[in-house]
Parts: sequence; structure tokens; C-alpha cells
Amino acid sequence: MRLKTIAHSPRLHLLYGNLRDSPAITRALKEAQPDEIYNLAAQSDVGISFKCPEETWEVNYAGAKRLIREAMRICPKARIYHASTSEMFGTTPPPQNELSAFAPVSPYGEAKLKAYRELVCGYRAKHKLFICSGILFNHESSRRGEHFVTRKTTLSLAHIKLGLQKSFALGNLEAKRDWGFAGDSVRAMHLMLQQKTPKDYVIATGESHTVREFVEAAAKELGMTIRWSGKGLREVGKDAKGRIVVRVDKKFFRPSEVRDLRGDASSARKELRWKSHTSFKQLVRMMVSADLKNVRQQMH
Ligand code: F7E
Repeated sequence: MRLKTIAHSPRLHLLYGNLRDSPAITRALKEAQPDEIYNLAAQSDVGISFKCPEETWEVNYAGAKRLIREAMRICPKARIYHASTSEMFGTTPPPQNELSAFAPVSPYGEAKLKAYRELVCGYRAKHKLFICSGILFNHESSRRGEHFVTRKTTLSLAHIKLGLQKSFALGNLEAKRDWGFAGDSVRAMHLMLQQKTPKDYVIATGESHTVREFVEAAAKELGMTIRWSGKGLREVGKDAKGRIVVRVDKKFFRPSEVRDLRGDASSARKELRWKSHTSFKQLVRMMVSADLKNVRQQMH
């Protein structure tokens, strides 16, 4: 949710906090005295983590450690949810579940794995803390940051549809992701903290699509058909009139890539009675129509 929206909600009370600053965390926890803590804070951009590995480590591992250690001191009874990620599976082939091997290939995945092993699994065993993790596969919505591939695509295509932009560039079109709706994932996070015992769960739809398929599906929602031609960095996607709308640019490729993620959420289905309620098509439709509306509003 955008900060602006949160700040104006009468049901929410915002406290200042900073994962780089233990006293700031202490103050917020003392004031809030929370029953439940959801640590969703992160440097969450995998691509950026190659450029800023120390910052990523500082927030995603050390920051999480500060928060959890302060919570143990100030509100030891609070139940803690810590956001883990499918990026921890890295090169392990799909379907990935709670028993799959971890093999991260990015500073983001490495920092998240360290936090998961030490702070979630380790502290839970050592300190009898109620802490657990959702190992979440990609979760998207119209609130997704504009540099992530789904939102970048829906926003760019909305601009193109309304004549405000001619084309946009992407990196690896063949990467496969298990894209679900963020609202479904949040439901799972809450369910995890309502269980008798803390346990970690893979949260995923069980279906994966390539970036290319996401682009095609989003274009289709706008009544556009993409025809691909060329190979590698020369590949382009053209509309029905032969105009280039998608290009490939090497600056959007990562030094190492997680090629194929598809989660097996059977444990969550069985034990949490959780399932994804939103299909890939519904998700794409939701994101495209929100961006089309956004862009139209900005035009007036
Ligand atoms: O990339 C490829 C890119 O940045 C998805 C985060 O929430 O989910 C997210 O991480 C795929 C990758 O998300 C572009 O190479 C192609 O294969 O949208 P993304 P992500 O890296 O999967 C996980 C679960 C998290 O935990 C993370 O915090 O798309 N791709 N062309 C591109 N990606 C971007 N961003 N931009 C492109 O132009």
C-alpha cells in the first residue's frame, strides 16, 4: 500500500522505524507492543542487489537480525513473520517446495537465505521463538514497483496503447516465474501466525509463465497482438501494424539468472487450508486495467 494511503487511514497508526537503526526499532516496538510482527522490509530488487550487495546484506540480513533481536527483548511473546523468497532456490529445478535444496545465485537470494537459516530456523530452535517464514514466489498487484517486470510491462503497454510511448525494453524474455496475486500471499502470511506452532511454508500458485508470455497476455488484455521476430539482443515484438513495441536490451539482463521457478504449495494447502484465488489471467487483467486507468487519469 502506498504510504500516502496508509497515513490517511484512521485504522492505522504509523510509527517511524529503520532496520539500520536498533534504537529506532526499539522505540517503535516499545510504543506498539505488537502481538504480531510482519517483517516485509527489504532491498527487494534482485537486479539492484548485484550492484549494491552490501546494502542488500545490510537490510535483508543485518536489518532483519536487529528487528528480531529487539523483538526478543521487548516483546518476546510477539509472533513474528519474516518474508523469505523463492530466490533462495536459485538453480534448483522446479517444482520447489519446503524440502528443496537452496542454491541462490544473487546477493539478494544469499542475504535472504542467511536470514532464513540463522534468524528463522536457528532462533526458533535455540530461543523457542514463535517465528516463521513464508517462502513466497513472485507476488504481484497494481501496487507493484514500476521497475519489476510485471508492472513495467503493464504500465509501458498502457502508455503505448494510449499513444504516449512507442516501445519499451526488457531483458531475459525466457525467465519463468510463478506469478501470483500479492493479496493471496498476504492472506497466507496472516494464517501462518494463527497456527499453534510456527512453521515455514512455500506460497505459490503452482503455475509458471515466461516473461514473454506475461507480455503477450498483457498485450492481449489491451487488444494488442505481439509478433516476435529476430534472435537474442536483436529480437523485437511488433504489434499488428508492424510497429516495434518491445525491444531487448542487455542492460536488463542479470549477471546470473534464476531461470525457472514454480512452487509446490501443497503443505500450505493441506495445513493452512490456503490456496491462491487468482488465476494468471485474472492477475494480468487486474494489473493492466489498473494501469490503463492510472494513465488515463494522469492524461486529464
Ligand atoms: O524479475 C526478468 C528478470 O525483477 C522477474 C522480487 O519481489 O520476486 C521478485 O524478484 C524476471 C527475472 O522479479 C526485465 O531477469 C526480464 O528473471 O520482476 P522481477 P524477481 O527478480 O523474480 C521474488 C520472489 C522476490 O523475492 C523479489 O524481492 O523477469 N526480466 N526483463 C526483467 N526484470 C526486470 N525487473 N526488468 C526487466 O526489464
